[in-house]
This record gives sequence, C-alpha cells and structure tokens, in this order.
Amino acid sequence: MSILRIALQKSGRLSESSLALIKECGIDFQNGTGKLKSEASNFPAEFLFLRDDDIPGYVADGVADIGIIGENVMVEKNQEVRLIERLGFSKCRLSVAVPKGKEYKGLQDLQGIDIATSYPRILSNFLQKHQISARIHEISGSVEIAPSIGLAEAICDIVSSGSTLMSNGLKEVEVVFHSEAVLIGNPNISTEKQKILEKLLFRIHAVQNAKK
Ligand code: PRT
Ligand code: ZN
Repeated sequence: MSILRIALQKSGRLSESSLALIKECGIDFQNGTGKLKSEASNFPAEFLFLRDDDIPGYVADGVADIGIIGENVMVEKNQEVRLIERLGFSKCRLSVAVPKGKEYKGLQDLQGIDIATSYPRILSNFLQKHQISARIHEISGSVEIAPSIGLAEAICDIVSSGSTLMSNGLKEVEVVFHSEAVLIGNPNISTEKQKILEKLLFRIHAVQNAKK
C-alpha cells in the first residue's frame, strides 16, 4: 500500500493555514509539539514537518511527494518541482524598498546601486527583464535594516501589510513578485501515489468551493 508523503512547514506563517486545510479535508493525524513526522489515521498520507526553505529540495528529491510552501520560495529555490495548485492563503508580495526620504522616480534609480535581499534569483530576473544592473547582496534575515547600517541603498523583501517597512523608515517602490501558498509536487510520482493525490485534490477543491 502506497502512502503520499506531504511536507508542511513546521512552524511559521504557512503552518496554521496548511494544517487547517488538511483538517478541512477531513484528514486526521497527531500533531504533537516537536513531532517531525506523523501518519494520518484515516487517509493514506504521512506528514513531514520541515523548514519551508527545505521543502522544494525534499520534494524534488522525492523524499516528500508533495508540499505546501510560498510561491516565492518555490521560484527562488528553482528545484525540479511542479506547481499543482495555488492555495489562496499567506498572500504577500516581494518588493523593492528604499529609505523614505530618498527621491524615487522609477526603475532607472536602481541602476548601479546596492540592493540587499534574501531572494537574489527572483530579484535578478526582475532586474534583467528591465535591463537594470545593480549589485545584489544576499542576506538571510533582517533585510530591512540593511540601508540604515550602510550595507545597501535599497532592499527587496517580502511585504504584507507594509508596517515593517514603515517602522524601518523605508517605502515600497516596486513590486517584483506576487506570492501565495502553493501545493508543489515531485514530477515523477508513481501511479498509485498520483491516485491518492487526486483524492486529496478532490477534497481541496471541495473545501475551496465551499468558501466561495
Ligand atoms: O522557519 P522557516 O524557515 O520555516 O520559516 P521562515 O521564517 O523562512 O518563513 P515565514 O514563516 O516567515 O514565511 C513563510 C512564507 O509566508 C513566506 O515565504 C511567504 O510566502 C509567506 N508570507 C506571507 C510572509 C509574509 N506574509 C510576511 N509578512 N513571509 C514573511 N513576511 C515577513 C516580511 O518579510 C516582514 O518582515 O513578515 C514581516 C512583516 O510583514 P508586514 O509587511 O506585514 O509588516
Ligand atoms: Zn524559511
């Protein structure tokens, strides 16, 4: 008997809604604190709880068959996974921001400057598309303090309400990418697992339709 291995974020901005979706699909499992793995009691699935950044790699390698992550992470990691479905939660955008007092007239103002980000691939694709060359500094966290410590003149980071930018004296000037939670999958799963996935998708669609 095959079981579908589903990777979910262990704790963070995707976890609660991901777990809620699974629950709404009528799938029960034990989710004790600190548990890294859990088998469903009434559906042929097993859950792995991971850092979101690791999920695309695990799905590409086939350690997990499917997973839920932000589309921003899916694109940035550039692993061989397929986008099965956009899920409509954890919506946010990846934007360029500059210090509030800095004059900004358009993309040309980014030419030749230093930009700090945790999303070098998405940013560099965006800049290339607009024929802007800037120096990208990859940092893994607290990106919004980069301008005030003199590391960069601009940043490119995830924005939701915009209050983090504001409280760091920054203003949003360009939206680079729109993101929401997505279901990704290994492109080569077995026919048996594909059947389980279809059952799961059927339930996900029912949950989504009920919310419309
Ligand atoms: O520990 P792990 O590595 O698993 O988690 P993480 O810390 O890397 O990610 P997490 O949980 O913060 O975010 C997971 C995903 O949620 C992201 O990849 C996005 O797809 C999505 N998401 C939605 C967000 C936000 N909204 C968001 N607001 N991710 C991050 N933020 C940050 C943003 O960078 C800012 O610093 O939250 C801060 C507040 O945002 P404002 O604009 O509302 O102030
Ligand atoms: Zn992460």
